[in-house]
Amino acid sequence: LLVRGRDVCRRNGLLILSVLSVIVGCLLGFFLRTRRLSPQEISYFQFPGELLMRMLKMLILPLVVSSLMSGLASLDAKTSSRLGILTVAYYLWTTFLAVVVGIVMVSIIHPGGAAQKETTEQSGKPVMSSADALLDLIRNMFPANLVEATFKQYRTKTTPVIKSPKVTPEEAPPRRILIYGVQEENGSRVQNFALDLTPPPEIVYRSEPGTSDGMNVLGIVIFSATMGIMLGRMGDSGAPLVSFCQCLNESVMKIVAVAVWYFPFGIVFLIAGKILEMDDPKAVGKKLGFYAITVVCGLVVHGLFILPLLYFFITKKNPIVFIRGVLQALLIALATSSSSATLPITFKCLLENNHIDRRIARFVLPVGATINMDGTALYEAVAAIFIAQVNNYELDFGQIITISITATAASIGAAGIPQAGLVTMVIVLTSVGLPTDDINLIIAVDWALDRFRTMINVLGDALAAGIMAHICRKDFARDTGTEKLPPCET
Ligand code: DAS
Repeated sequence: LLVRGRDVCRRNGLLILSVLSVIVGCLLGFFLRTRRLSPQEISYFQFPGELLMRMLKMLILPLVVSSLMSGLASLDAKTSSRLGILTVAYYLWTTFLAVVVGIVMVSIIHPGGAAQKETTEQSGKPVMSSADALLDLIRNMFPANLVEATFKQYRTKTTPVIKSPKVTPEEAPPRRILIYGVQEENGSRVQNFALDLTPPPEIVYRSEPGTSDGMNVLGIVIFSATMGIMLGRMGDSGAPLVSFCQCLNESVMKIVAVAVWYFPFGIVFLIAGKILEMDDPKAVGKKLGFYAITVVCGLVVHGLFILPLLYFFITKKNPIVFIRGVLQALLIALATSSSSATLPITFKCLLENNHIDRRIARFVLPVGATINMDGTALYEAVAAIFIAQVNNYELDFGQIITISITATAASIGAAGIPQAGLVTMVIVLTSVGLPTDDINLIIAVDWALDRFRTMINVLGDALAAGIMAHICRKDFARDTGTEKLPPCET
């Protein structure tokens, strides 16, 4: 028994440590809430968790660029276009499926009834007609200037959605939120392309959910995928750059292999620090209890039944074994609530535990972490209909269809950073004329639900890689091991 126990611990040591760190983090957080720590003490306590987030964020950019460029360059044109089309089609289909699950769940449980506003008259004056919102969505998929739309920062009039411990909402300047759709700026209609939550430089929102470091992964993915495809077509003349990307990719994965041993320690402080900051659970009460239950039920149905069944029917393999292999990544997603930050661990799990071809993982994962967010799409559809129920606002069939489409598109536009889904929800509410201020109704539970929907986002990306590896196995059987370039010296 001792020998077996030692083998199990050796093989699953990191996973066992991570599970324990989530449990310890929760217990420690709720215990310290009773000690009434000062904001300064809370910020010191959160420091190890902040380091974990920074370690992961530091790896995103080199990992996404190197994996997409080397991954796509090492595929021949036919394989890369086939893999690209199948992957994006699968992502769109499963995201829309998640939205349907969410709509069915929120219609059956009807959580808005428990939180109905006193005022009974129809509220929610249409801010913008559904047709306008849909046309803006499509229009914004093709910005006149991709570089400007991706990297330029717009200032919006949106009031701070989430308080920063450092600055009261009255003092805080408007957050800069880029979403799919149209922002009114000084009377002109400013179109933007992607999502970014960078706070104004003069104010640093410490441990502000959704704060990205001015990096827009969606823009980076588009740039790197395009470069990878172009390099693949250049053949040997692109070899030096592709070889550089391969070595960079290998190096990043070696850094991950070392950094992961810090993660259990960081997870304890990340989770406990978040629990210390959260609103009083009693304040959430029945009003949002049914709403949270609806979201979790939807995520469980989609993430633990529909996606694994899809995987089983396509690959005829046991989905439980596959999910077991990515459990470490799901725990990091739970702790960080960022699918982009979890990306290095998702890579590690797929390559080492599930033995997915690295050329598949290098394409499917970065694209998935950016545009495939089943959990977010489901969440935005549920939240929009919940807000309609709270406002006693009857949605007609056309508006339900609009919510399905805008929730799918908004989840594609959401970046893989904490609480990104809360922000892109503005486009869903706007499209059916619901009051966007009602987002404040669900903030109290969003930080927790974000972790669960991020887990489903990561699970969806991982299962997609397993499915694509199965579908394209013949293409890769021809080229197995013959990546166009000599493997870099590691
Ligand atoms: N936290 C986002 C992610 O990283 C999901 C969301 O905000 O909905 O996937």
